[in-house]
Amino acid sequence: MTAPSRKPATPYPRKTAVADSAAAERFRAARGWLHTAHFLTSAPQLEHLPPVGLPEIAFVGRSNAGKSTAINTLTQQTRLAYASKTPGRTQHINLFGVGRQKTDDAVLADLPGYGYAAVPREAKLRWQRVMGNYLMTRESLRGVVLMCDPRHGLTELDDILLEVIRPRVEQGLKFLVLLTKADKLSRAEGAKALSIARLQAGGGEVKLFSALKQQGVDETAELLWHWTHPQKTDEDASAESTEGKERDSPP
Ligand SMILES: Nc1nc2c(ncn2[C@@H]2O[C@H](COP(=O)(O)OP(=O)(O)OP(=O)(O)O)[C@@H](O)[C@H]2O)c(=O)[nH]1
Ligand SMILES: [Mg+2]
Repeated sequence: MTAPSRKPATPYPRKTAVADSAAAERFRAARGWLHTAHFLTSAPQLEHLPPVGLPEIAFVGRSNAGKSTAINTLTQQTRLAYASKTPGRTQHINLFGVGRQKTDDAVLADLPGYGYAAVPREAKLRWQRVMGNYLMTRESLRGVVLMCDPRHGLTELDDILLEVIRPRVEQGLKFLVLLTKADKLSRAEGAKALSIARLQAGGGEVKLFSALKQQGVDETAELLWHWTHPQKTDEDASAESTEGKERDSPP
């Protein structure tokens, strides 16, 4: 008599489970790396911004889009960047260093938002000049994350920004549109916002993101790691994160 065939122990096909655990390990490594973020410096003007020389990723977008909150969420810190209900909270370019074993290997830049109606015209123009200069001339700029509240869509000022960085994107500058506050959208609205933004971003990468629901956080963290470590593989990220743990953990 033959033994009755047993059900597989796991409801998933094995390959899927292995792929999931590999992805979970990559996400964990990328988030561990971002968690090392710490304040470096703050500058009201481009001239005051020190040339750090490490690959830099700028978070840009309209006031109140959620830039500072995204930095705090990605780094799993509560008050690294100043977030607030009041638009216009971030008024300087703030730089944060990131790197394991106290050696920075990348920089995150939180930029003031644009498009806030209550800002006086002079201040608006001054800021547009500072940001335009930053985006066009910052040599170490490796990537730009454009944060956009999908309930407003990409605005005229976002389009101008896309035009400003287009030549650099053509030369290899990385670029991602994050559709923020995705928790406020239904699934159907999210899918629609994604396809509209993809068209507007000219084929660039677009993701839904929610700090509240931790949506898109893992994938964005992994992408930022790759942008700033183009020569390294996923295995390097995991090995570095294990090494860091072994060295940093108490005996
Ligand atoms: N529901 C929801 N609210 C969010 C999310 N991200 C940010 N917010 C809220 O949006 C508001 C603005 O967030 P900030 O991170 O300060 O926005 P900012 O883009 O840095 O704004 P500026 O510094 O003025 O340019 C705050 O009240 C946040 O709590 C999110 O994912 N979901
Ligand atoms: Mg801010």
